[in-house]
Amino acid sequence: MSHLDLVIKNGTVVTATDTFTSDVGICGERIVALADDLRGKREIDAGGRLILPGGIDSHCHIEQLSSSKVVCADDFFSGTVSAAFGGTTTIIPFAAQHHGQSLRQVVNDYHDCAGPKAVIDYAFHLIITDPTPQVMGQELPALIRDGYTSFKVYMTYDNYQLDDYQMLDVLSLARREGAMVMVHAENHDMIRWLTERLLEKGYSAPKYHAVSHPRIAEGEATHRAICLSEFVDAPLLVVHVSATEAIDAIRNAQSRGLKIYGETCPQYLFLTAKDLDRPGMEGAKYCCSPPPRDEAAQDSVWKGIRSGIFQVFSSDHAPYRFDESGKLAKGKEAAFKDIANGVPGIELRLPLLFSEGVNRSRIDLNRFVSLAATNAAKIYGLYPRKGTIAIGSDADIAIWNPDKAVEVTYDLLHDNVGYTPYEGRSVRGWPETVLSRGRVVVEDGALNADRGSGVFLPCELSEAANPNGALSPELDPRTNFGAEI
Ligand code: DUC
Ligand code: ZN
Ligand code: ZN
Repeated sequence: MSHLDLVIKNGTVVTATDTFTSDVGICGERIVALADDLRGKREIDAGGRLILPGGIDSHCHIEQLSSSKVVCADDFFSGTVSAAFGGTTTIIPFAAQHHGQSLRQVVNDYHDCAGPKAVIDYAFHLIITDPTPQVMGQELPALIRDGYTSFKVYMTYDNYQLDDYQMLDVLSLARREGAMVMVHAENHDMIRWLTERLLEKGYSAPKYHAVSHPRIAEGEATHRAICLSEFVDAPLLVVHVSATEAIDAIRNAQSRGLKIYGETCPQYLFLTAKDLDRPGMEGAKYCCSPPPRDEAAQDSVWKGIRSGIFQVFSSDHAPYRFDESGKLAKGKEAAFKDIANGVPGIELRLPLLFSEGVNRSRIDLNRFVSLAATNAAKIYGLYPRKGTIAIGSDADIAIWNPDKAVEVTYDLLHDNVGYTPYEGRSVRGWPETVLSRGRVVVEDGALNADRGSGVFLPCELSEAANPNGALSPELDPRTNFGAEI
């Protein structure tokens, strides 16, 4: 009798660096063998299929209260089920502090939400909105040691925004402790100034959300955040980058050897500002910040993906229903500034990138794996437990049919949002079978995982967040400079 619990046979294994044919042998929760002709107690035939590391969605909002106190539609059950069906086996959502809250208490609260419900593994980034002496002096250093090694700060939103002085405090603390800062970079006063003038003239429809968040506001704040991080020699990751201005600032910093990383998301490749101009309030479904731009911006984002300026491709799943519990919490005809910010995408993140990236030859399979999983694992301190297929790694695997054609419709999805911004799109390539720590959690279109079977993953300090550490070539954008794009 074989000692292997499960063997995936006849497939092509793809990692961030290699593509090879091999069986994958799993014992318990781990990958223990990569070899030909393995036998196991259970065998899955992956002939004609790709065996990829399960995706890591390192930016999503689950059971979070927004800055204006609107609740996400997905809890840790529906959010993780939806992620799993989309080929993702680890999520890193946010434990979000609101003013006056103890960060430790916030983290405990999110654990109470996630522990009994998650069906795949999870870590947490922190959101820091109130960097009091207690938070900065006591709570944050202790939390970093407990495995919360990354945190997001905002340069905009009345209730979330840090000023430059506070940003410097957070960045220098991160530098000292070896943690990673993620930044939402938009110029708050530009947005506020424009918003007031648009509303004065009666321009309140959803499409003016895009007008009120101009590209230059993103570009300026991105440049400023990079200057602040360079000033204190701290690495920085700019999240949800949407357009050329911000990309140029990141590329410039990377070309000077700074540890500045970039993340982009499906909405900046597959949606445009025209989507916010759909009839009636339909456009509210597409309101997110930064907003989707135009086709030229989409091309710039693709170029950034191909040339390695972006290390991370996350969903920024911010699930708000199209009703008074979510998008329309401030009324059926709410002005654009009162529409909950964010779009869903946790399940379609990888099928969309596979279809438009790999199957249209914009990126190769190895870059797909880097963007889908490996780079996030490395940047946020989960590698090599997560993000690759290697002996000793957790058996988190998505078996993809690279040719499966799917017409996207909301009924296929498993989130609790009630619509998808990608309704009607045709995609080719789909994750058919998904394993989380050796358990087959998705198979033949069905879920086989208990509530609460996902576990919390404490994150290590990563090489990416260490200002002096060597960087692996996949994470170093300079590796790609000069490449044909
Ligand atoms: N920032 C996010 O990261 N997600 C949704 C809205 C926002 O402003
Ligand atoms: Zn943000
Ligand atoms: Zn987000």
